[in-house]
Amino acid sequence: MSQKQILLEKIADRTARIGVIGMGYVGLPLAVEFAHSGFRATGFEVDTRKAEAINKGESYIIDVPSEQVAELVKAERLQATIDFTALANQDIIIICVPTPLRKTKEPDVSYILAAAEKIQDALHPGQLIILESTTYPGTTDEVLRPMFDEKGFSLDQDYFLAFSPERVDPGNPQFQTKNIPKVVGGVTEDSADVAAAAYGAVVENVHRVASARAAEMAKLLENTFRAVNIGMVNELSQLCYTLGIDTWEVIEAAATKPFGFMAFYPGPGIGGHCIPLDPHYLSWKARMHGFEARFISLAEEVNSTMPQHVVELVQAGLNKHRKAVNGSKVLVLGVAYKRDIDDMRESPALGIIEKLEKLGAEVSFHDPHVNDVVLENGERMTGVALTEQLVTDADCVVIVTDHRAVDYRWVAERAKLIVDTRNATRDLKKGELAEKIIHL
Ligand code: SAJ
Repeated sequence: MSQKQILLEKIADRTARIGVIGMGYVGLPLAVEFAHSGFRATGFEVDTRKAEAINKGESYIIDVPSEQVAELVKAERLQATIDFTALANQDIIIICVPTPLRKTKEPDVSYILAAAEKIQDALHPGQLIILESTTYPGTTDEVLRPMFDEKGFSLDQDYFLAFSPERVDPGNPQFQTKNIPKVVGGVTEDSADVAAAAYGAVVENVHRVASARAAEMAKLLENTFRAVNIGMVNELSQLCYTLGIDTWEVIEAAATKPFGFMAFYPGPGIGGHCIPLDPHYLSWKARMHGFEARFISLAEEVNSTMPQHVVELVQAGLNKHRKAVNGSKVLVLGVAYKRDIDDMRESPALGIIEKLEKLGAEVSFHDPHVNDVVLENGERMTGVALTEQLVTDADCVVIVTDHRAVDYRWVAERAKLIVDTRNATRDLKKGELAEKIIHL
């Protein structure tokens, strides 16, 4: 029997051993899904604490209940280890490691390379390697394949290689690993066959594309689409502000179109671990081929000016009260990169706070989900409780993240001036409080 037939059989009877490298918000839910579907899954981590937590039946990921981890660990369907030599015991190895940007905004694939080196050491015939980390088109076939070939193994005879983008949306109550369609691209048809069979055992819908790089590109299109459209509405909001038009009303009206339109909303800038970073993987690859990805650069240009635009709205608001930013008390309401979460990665709030402080403002923040922040300049700030005194003392309140836990009418009734970057005070636009609110 060929290695392909052997592997397909192991997938069919659930005896294939699944190794997932990187037990983060992508890897842990994936390992749990495979274990839940009858496979034995092993999570590989460099962080001992994460491995220990999993083996103790504890979850540190919002979408994975500890009870589920505990049950699967007890049933010996799930375990975690820091011993990467155990990769040799896995039939299928899925790489779910971070792909950040360097300071130069260039891709940092060092985590992928570190994982691939460990796989290289353990590689033997019969294994399927899948990369899930978001990366530039060509990583799987140009970077990973040569690393495995140089061990003297040949693709499809000995090992199989594919790419399948992660689509985890932390905290999304409707879409979890099982019911999010999975795009799969093999470096070859045979590799695609085994990768599609592996995911087909755990997710409801597998969508095959012709190559690994098509799958890599699909992921980048998904998130570049968001970054570009957010950039477009951010630019529109600046124009609407100049023309005295309510941007939010305009978007709401356009969104009544039942086809051919998708609403995006202006904001204080874009944060998170995907949207600000992923498009730069594509523009970097494009530049390597002498191609300028202009929409990505333009979106970045517009989105990265939003924190400054917010500061200018604060300045304009204080100016109306004959106050300078210098010496004013500014309360920043919400610092997480989007509402109802505690994630600060790339949050625009950090830049807004730093810029206000540079202008001499006394800045404090309240965020129901975030207690402490570290600014880009290294300054540590601790959040403050949202009290009546805090709001009435503030010369300006800036709503940067519209967490549902905050009562914005209560805030507006007590604030002197509000700059609202998220339309959190949408219900107050027509009442007596409207005149103290400046909208993005
Ligand atoms: N943002 C805007 N205006 C918008 C939408 C978002 O300013 O109309 C801002 C957010 O406030 C945030 C940033 O952009 O700061 C990113 O927001 P996001 O909604 O894209 O959230 P993320 O970063 O959690 O994106 C993830 C992505 N998921 C994956 O990559 C697997 C993205 O593809 C999802 O579409 C998104 O979640 C989602 O829809 O929740």
